[in-house]
Amino acid sequence: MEKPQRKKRILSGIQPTGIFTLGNYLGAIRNWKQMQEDYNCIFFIADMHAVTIRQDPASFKKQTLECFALLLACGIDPEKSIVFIQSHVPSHSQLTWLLNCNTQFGELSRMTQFKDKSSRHSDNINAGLFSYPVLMAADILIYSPDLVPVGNDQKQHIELTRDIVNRFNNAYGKTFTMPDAYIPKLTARVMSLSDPTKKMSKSADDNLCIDILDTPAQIIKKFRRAVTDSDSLVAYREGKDGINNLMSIYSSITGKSFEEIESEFDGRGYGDFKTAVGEAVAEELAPIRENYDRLMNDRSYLKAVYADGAKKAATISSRVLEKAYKRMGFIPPEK
Ligand code: AQP
Repeated sequence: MEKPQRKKRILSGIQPTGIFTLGNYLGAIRNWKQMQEDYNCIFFIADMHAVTIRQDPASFKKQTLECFALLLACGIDPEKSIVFIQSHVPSHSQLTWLLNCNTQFGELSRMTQFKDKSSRHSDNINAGLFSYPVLMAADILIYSPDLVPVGNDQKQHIELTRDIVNRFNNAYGKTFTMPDAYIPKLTARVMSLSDPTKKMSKSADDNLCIDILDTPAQIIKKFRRAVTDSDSLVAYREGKDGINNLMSIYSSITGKSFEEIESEFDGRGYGDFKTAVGEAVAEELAPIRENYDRLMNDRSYLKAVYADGAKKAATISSRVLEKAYKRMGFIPPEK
């Protein structure tokens, strides 16, 4: 009899830097929900990454719990996946130190996200912001995942992780499994409705950002105000960034192709189209808001879920961590 194939392990995280946006949902979380059927998934709230930018302690604490509840509200199922809060599993920061000592200053200096974030937060260019790709490498390596789903913007970090694996394994013997980036083909990159040349971001100061907890009326109003061009043709063309973004969102939610959308709105102008996109998004997000309200009213359930997730994550990650310490020559603590 043929041996059943082991499901591949996948790992991904999201920062609690604000209520998730439509971008986070269409670009990441909706795919994660789907992946739970075919993979062994590990998902976490990346709270340690979030503090590379100064956070107000009270709102950070509140937001972390809200984001955890949101992940579940979006369909991440603790019966199917391991879901936890990063800082509850100390192996992440412990492995980071070992990897920091095996990463070059020059490599980190070339990371485009560091350059980007340090220019946006020039008053707080801290060492954590510089070395956070190493924390990300530790997040990944500690679980030996087969695949790491990431956006295009994170490809450079996976490359760095692979370089660290080669260096560490060459120096100390095979310790880490080489991870592969997995960039889902159908992932939409959602751009800002007020400036369609920039991506929609939860921490950006953008009054047209779609939070996944916005009410249907708020969502439709924001879409109606979306920046487009002076034309009136609903068509996917170079230079029509605003309309292209709305078409991608609409296509991603309804499954319609660009050609189908073009003929649906032929001769109807931008107003109708914007309302239709807003309505489709509002309908998609409505159940998430209901789930979220229910979960936030059951704090003891949330606590039980993140405690259980952290326990499972600690069991897996401690094996790799112990191996890394041992390979580097540390004396193991007496048990
Ligand atoms: N606009 C977007 N379109 C598609 N995917 C997106 N993601 C983020 N924005 C978009 C995807 O969401 C996942 C989690 O992201 P993150 O929270 O770890 O950090 P981020 O990519 O920096 O997301 P934000 O919302 O822009 O956060 P802030 O404002 O804190 O920097 C990732 O898979 C990402 O690709």
